Parts: sequence; C-alpha cells; structure tokens
Amino acid sequence: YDDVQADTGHGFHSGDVPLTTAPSGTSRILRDPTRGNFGTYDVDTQRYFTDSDGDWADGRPSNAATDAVDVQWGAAVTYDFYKQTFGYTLVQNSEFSDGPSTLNAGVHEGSRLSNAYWSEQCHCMRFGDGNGVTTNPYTSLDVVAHEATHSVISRTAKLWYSGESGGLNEATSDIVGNLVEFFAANPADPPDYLVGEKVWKAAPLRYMDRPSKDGVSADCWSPTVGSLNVHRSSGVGNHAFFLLANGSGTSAWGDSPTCDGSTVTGIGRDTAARLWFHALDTQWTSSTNYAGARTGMLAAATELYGECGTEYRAVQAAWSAVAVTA
Ligand code: ASN
Ligand code: ZN
Repeated sequence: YDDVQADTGHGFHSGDVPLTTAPSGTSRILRDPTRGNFGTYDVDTQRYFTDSDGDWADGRPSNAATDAVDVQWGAAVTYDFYKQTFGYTLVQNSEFSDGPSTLNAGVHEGSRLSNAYWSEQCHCMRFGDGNGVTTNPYTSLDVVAHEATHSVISRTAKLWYSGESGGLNEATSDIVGNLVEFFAANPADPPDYLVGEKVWKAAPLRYMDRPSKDGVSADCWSPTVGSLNVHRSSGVGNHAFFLLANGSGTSAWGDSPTCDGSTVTGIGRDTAARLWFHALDTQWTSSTNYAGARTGMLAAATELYGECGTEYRAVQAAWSAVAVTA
C-alpha cells in the first residue's frame, strides 16, 4: 500500500482513534485500502467523507464527520477482529465481486433515527443519528460490529430473520458486538456483556447475562419463544453464550442464573467465541432453530476439541441451562 495515510479521528463514542485513509487529490477520503477499501459516506450527499489535513472531526455530533469516525474506526476494528480471531476476511468475495465492500457504511440515515441496520439491498450498513434526547448516535462499537456481523451471517449460515433462526441470527450479532469490544479494549468504551449501552441514554438495549433484565427478552427457551421479535428471542442465544464463556452465578461480567437450577462452569470467552463461529460457519443453516444450534455446536466442539472433552460437555451444559435440551 503505497498511498496510505495514517490519520487520527475524533469520535463521539470512541474518542481519539487511528484511521487508515486514502489520498484523494490534495485531500483524503474515508476509505481504507488496507482493509478491502471499505468506506463511510454521508447518506444525504451519497459521498464518502473527505478531510484536508487528516485530523478528522471533533467528537461532537454537530460535526457531520464525527459519526463517520466512530463507524469507520468500528468497522476497521471489526475487520481486524474477524481476521485475527477466526481467519475470516470481511471484504468483497466472489459472490459480490463487483458490489460494494460489505463494510461500506452510511451515516446520518433517516431523521433523528434511533436505530442502525444492515441492508441486503446495498450490502451496506446504515446508522441513525439518534434523537439527541433519549438516544445518542447509533454508532458505538458494539452496534457497528453487530451490523457488520449480519453481513457475515448472510454469507455463512444465512439464518432466516424470523422465528428461532432469527433469534439465533440476532444473538450472533449481539455476541460479536461485545467480543469486538473486548478485542478493542478502548478506554472510552470499556468491554462488557451489555448491548448498546452507549446509544440509549437510560439503559443498555440488551443484557447478555440475564436477558430478561430488559423486561421483554427471553432468558430460557420455551415452545413459543420463536414467536417473539427476533431482538427478544435472541435472549436465549445470548444467555447460552454468556454461560458458556463465564459460567453461571456471579462473575466479573454479570449475574447469570440458569433455567434448570444447574451450575455451569465457563470455558472462557475465546473458546466460546471459537465454538460459536465454527458452528455458524460450518454447521448451522438458514432454518437452524435453538435445538439445531445446540446440535451444530456440539459437532463444532467435536471437530475442534474432540468428542466428550471439557468443551463438548460445557456446550451441553450451557444449552441445557437455557432449556435447550438434547
Ligand atoms: N438494529 C436492528 C438490527 O440490526 C435493526 C433491525 O431490526 N434489523 O437488528
Ligand atoms: Zn441486528
């Protein structure tokens, strides 16, 4: 990469962060040639952000480029996380060879929109500004990594976005959102098992240790869980991941009860992440429900760690503890 600029950005959520950008005439453009050339653009102008001196934005939402800094940096960290942790390269692949990079993102979507999403249509992410009263810009690292993960899911298991597979899809995005927080270890946004804790001012959007803390999400599987909104049935998957990584009861990251009164011993975040991704990448399919998630993750555990080892038994224990039984 001959023509790469090492810049600095000032984000609202992320603080002062490094940005890799590209030259564009006498200016710089917010695209990253070292990571598949993805970029962040303004939805209103449909143009990538540019900057004359490489010192991007000022950390205030009133500066249009501030949200772009959070998103561009968050996408770069997400790219590095996938590559270093799973050996997965989050860029254009043959399926969309002339389409935009999957990490392309638009900011200032809608009018005071309190949401963010990944779009199958543009193969891009979109981020709202929030309303400034009860919500901040929806551009925090866990939200960026959540949306980027929807694109990974659409190229791996392709989990249908409804019913239990939709809950598993949403849980996967929430889980990676927080794994990327741990990977970044940014003092401006310390890691946790909370989802969207920086976007809604009153409380986190979701909790992984005990999802029902939000008053609406499911802690445990039941025959009707698939009829919930996918952002609520995701609780079963989020809870299972939390138990697998950290175990039940009180830990540094939360206070996680089990649905069956059992005690679960965690196998650590890194091993839990590896198992979850391997199941997503090689076992789960579009129609995988929670029972299938358990079966597929046990197959992943056998492949990675051997049958009936510590990891295999921990996967059994974690899913049983959220009432997804054999
Ligand atoms: N923020 C939501 C999500 O990415 C938007 C949606 O409902 N799809 O899950
Ligand atoms: Zn989502």
